[in-house]
Amino acid sequence: RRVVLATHNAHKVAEFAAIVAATRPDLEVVGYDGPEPVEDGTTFAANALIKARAAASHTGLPALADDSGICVDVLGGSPGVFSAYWAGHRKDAEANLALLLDQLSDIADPYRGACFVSTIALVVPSADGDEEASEHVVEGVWPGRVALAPSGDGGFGYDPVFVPDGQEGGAERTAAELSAAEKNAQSHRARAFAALAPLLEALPR
Ligand code: ITT
Repeated sequence: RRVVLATHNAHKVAEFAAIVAATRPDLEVVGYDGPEPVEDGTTFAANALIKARAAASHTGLPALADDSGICVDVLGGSPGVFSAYWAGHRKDAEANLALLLDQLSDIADPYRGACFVSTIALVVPSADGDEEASEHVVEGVWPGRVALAPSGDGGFGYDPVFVPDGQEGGAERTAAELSAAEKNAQSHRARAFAALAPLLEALPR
């Protein structure tokens, strides 16, 4: 089965490729280099659907898109859908996480709860193009908290300031201190992908 992955984020492509290789080696994931639609939704699901619909209609293939971000409890779920642009209009990961740390500077350790969310949309065009495409949305959540300072150089985005819950031996590594394999075994993106499994199973061969 071939599916197109509608993202321009090279880190997402790499993580997705590793997750697919580990769990669904039968699936051939191809990149998307068509036009990028305006992501003006206010929810992860809306934005994931916007991206997947654009790729499905451009390629005629089943399309997957991830919309994701970090949601901080004490900020009422922000940055959320604005994670990529939190510090302005450029996708500047350093500035984004510096701003987040600054916003939490008065918040003590036990109150820095947060989670990463990955929402994946799957849009399957109808076989003859006559009927409506079928659309599905799944979500994966990775609970943790925001570190007091950045640490580690793996991963991307907010990984250096995100400490996932439930680490072995009470360790407090950030997601950027995990190996790629460790991150991909437990991340929000891996959890969303696991929820996709039955839907991918149902794709026509
Ligand atoms: P596409 O829309 O092309 O897929 P994007 O980076 O613009 O790429 P989003 O709009 O979904 O994607 O923004 C997601 C942002 O959330 C991303 O830029 C990071 O700042 C953050 N984020 C998402 N997943 C993350 C992860 O696994 N680790 C660290 N930060 C992550």
